[in-house]
Amino acid sequence: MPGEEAKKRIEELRNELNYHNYRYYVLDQPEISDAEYDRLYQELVALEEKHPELITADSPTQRVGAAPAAGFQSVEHRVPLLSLNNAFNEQDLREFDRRIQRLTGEGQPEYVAELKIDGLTVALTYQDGVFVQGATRGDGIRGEEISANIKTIRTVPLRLRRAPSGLLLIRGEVFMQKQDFAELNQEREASGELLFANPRNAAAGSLRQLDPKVTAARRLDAFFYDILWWEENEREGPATQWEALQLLKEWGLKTNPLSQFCASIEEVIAFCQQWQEKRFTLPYEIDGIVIKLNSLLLQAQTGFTAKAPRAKIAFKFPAEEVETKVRDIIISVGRTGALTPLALLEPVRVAGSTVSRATLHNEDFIREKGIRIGDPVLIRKAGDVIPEVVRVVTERRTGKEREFVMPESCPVCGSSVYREPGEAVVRCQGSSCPAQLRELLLHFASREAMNIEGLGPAIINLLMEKGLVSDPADLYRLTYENLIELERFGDKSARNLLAALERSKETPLPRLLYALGIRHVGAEVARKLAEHFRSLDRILTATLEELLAVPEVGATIAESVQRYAREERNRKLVERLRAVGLNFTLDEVEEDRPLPLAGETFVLTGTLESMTRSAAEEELRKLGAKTTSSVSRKTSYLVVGAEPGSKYQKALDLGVKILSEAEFLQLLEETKRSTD
Ligand code: 1X8
Repeated sequence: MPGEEAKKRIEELRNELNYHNYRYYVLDQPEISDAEYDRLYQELVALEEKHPELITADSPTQRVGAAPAAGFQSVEHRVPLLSLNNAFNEQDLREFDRRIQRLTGEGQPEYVAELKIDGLTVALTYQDGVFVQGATRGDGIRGEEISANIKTIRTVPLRLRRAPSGLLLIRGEVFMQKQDFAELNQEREASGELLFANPRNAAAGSLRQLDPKVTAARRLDAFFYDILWWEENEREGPATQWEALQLLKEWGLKTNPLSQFCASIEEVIAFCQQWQEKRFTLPYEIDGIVIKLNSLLLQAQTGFTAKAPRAKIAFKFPAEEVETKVRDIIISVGRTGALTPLALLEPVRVAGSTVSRATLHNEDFIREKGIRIGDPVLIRKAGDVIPEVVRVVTERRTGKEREFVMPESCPVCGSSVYREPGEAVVRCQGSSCPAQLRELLLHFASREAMNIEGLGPAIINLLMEKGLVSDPADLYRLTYENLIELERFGDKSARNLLAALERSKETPLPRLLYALGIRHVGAEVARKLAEHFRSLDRILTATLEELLAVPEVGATIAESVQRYAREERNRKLVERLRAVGLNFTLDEVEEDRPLPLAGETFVLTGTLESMTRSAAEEELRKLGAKTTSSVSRKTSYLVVGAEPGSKYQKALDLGVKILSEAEFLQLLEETKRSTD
């Protein structure tokens, strides 16, 4: 076929394929069979092979063209991708409506109610109707450029119909259908791969693949719902959200057919109630309803609060509740000696993960809820919090359930327990209860306190078992010889722990004070006290009046500090810590702020170009981050150098955030700048 003719046919085929894609994916009304579609597609492939100079990036054959990338580029969004304020009940929705009426002064507002998809927000950019970029939401300001992966999603048109001219930014949600998620996990189980916890994680793991071929093999789907920005908006833009949705659909972007126009807040409330009950019948997961003021002009006029537009709100469904059984009730002993009852449950899946324990808080809670061992119970898990028991399903009791009685002695050390009048908590009175000591040591070593890296629960157990440590000061008397004899230690780990202990001696006073674990003295209160008195001795000898003079210190805190200071055992500990050379005073210059990366865990993999791995680890440690050698759900970031190992795939699977070396350096830079 001569060049001109080929060019014409290629264009025809592309138009036809785009049209059938639209019929199939957006309208859900295919006109031709898969086989016919495939014939057209193959014809295009053959022609493009003969005339590679005619291949364009928006050709239907180019969905999976790109080679694997080394990492994702960070991109700044032209328009911030904001989050939403939440409504949890009817009353919140009515308040939202009243607020809108007050702000607009226009009487009865119209709304659009849309399903809130539990997926990943993305921003698509089109230039004169041609797809040019896809990015993740990131923090709303900067996201990651994932164009090659986005292009593999069949619901994303590479070329828009009736091509809107100029630059156009669209917001949407990428997700995986429940059925596709289940099948993906079955395949992964069969091949011994790690399973995804829920469809959302599966979608995230699939979108963040460096190799677009992997993304292409996952069945991802998408809905689009907002025109974030359009160059031609002034002339041709929609006046309402409802029109915007129609326009998106005409352009060939898949919109959710279940969106509803609502003439009043009553209709919105009815829509929310309806979907709260029916949501499990959908083929994909939703976690609420998004309500938007229909008029885009009024949306613009009502503006924004700190992070969210005033004209929209997310109605969040109540946390999922599931039934399980209390197998047993056990007691855990905390740092302050508090005996906390925990329910051991028959494992159940709820809100995307498996749950096998729930806190029961204290004996009053158990009595109020009437919880017995063996009871069928409803449990609830909202977000990432510890699951809790909602109620006993009394109608399903068998009669074999047993009452739980709070022990009269500490299950760990056998000392008597005591419940202060007016308090719900029962405490162990033992002055050397190992459970309390263990919790105190854990707290002392934690990142927000002395930040002693490598001193976790397993090592603390070991040190206690061997009788090497019976209070925090003993940690500083550990020697290389002590450690190397223990089964878990080698030369390197022993040296590392000693170095971490040495470093921790420099910990500023506010964190040392917090590390002591005085009841009611959290990190924030500790900072206030330290900055006010500027020396540990002054704090521990202050009168009640002096303590009460500190802003935000009330009677509870002041009395607790005094009680701590009076206790002989605590005085001895403080003296022993002084002898070790810890930082008992706060210098004028040395204002302590919380370390900027405290609480974050980093894993490094592959070779970094700009620094050695140990230098990178040291940098992170200085900023309060922890570094570990293996990726888990608790990992905050995986830093990927050249030739990354298996950690990389694991991080992708778990949806752990991945940083290229450049992004990592930028993060270090920005973090350091923020603390200057
Ligand atoms: C988040 C989502 C929105 C919509 C659907 N799913 C989401 N996850 C929608 O507007 N239809 S809006 C939104 C947000 O603004 N954070």
